[in-house]
Amino acid sequence: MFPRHAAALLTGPRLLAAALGLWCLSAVPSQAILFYDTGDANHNTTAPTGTFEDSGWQYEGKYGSYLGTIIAPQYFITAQHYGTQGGTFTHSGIFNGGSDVIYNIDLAANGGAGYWDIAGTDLRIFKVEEYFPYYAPLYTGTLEVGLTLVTHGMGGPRGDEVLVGGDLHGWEHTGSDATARWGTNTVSGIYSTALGDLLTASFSASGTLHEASLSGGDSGGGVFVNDGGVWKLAGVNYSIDGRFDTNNTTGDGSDFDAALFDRGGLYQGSDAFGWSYNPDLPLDNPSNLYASRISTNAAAIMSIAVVPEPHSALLVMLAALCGVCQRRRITPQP
Ligand SMILES: [Ca+2]
Ligand SMILES: [Ca+2]
Ligand SMILES: [Ca+2]
Repeated sequence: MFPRHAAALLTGPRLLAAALGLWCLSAVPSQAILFYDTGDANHNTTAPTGTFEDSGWQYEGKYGSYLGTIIAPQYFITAQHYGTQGGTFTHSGIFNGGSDVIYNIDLAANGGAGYWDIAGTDLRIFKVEEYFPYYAPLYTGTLEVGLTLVTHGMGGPRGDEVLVGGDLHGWEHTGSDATARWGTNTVSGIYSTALGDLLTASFSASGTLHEASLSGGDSGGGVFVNDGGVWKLAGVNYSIDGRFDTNNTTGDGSDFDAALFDRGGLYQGSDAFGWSYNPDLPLDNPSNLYASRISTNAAAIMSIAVVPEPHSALLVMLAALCGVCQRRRITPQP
């Protein structure tokens, strides 16, 4: 299903995505996490509790119309392909359990570029001028496949039903409602692409509690997996399968974006790069989400988004205390 040979001929992430049969999430701005179980616009718009408590929501923040994830005292990570979104990053009250806190992005960082891109990926890191109260640990292992994931994104709930021969196969994307949501899925594979490794997960009819897929505007949101009891950042939302169509006629405007638990009976591709037909088989053929993999880029990320060693902060404190001690020590006794 992955015509990877075409990828090398193309340059931008959008074109790469098209070549892979993916659809970049910036294609239609500001839609979001979309659930198998419900079209309720209020579903999962507040901090998760129970099984998914502290599963990453607290580390998310708003960068323009998209999300980023706090990964160090002064850094957050997001996607490259949707472009820059201004000079602030907001750790909203919905994420921090209080009120909105606005951080100013260091637009002079990295020699004036204003950000760092991780080469060969869709990952982008920004620095803020202030300090975040806490930050997400990175997943640095290699065992993502099979793990439950929690993903985050901005936007609207699911839209119109996609019917094939009268049977429900999924839902179209809707317009923006600029609301952050969280959803879950299971990491089903890892694809090696020209934009680095991508974690993938399918939109399953019999999936996880809160089974979700992505749509335009979910780019940049964090994907977390549970590593021995601690939820760690394992991916950054990149794209989805798409687009879809009921025909392979070009120029008739009939193509659409959707989250499908069964792509059977529909064409996938684009007018520009061509369409391929998915036969409608008894077994569901779900569409997938894709996220840039953190673990293979963790060293590069940590070389930019520096997390101070715990002992260095302690040394600073000790040095300050010693200064006090020394001053006292050299104070002449009466
Ligand atoms: Ca699934
Ligand atoms: Ca068409
Ligand atoms: Ca089918």
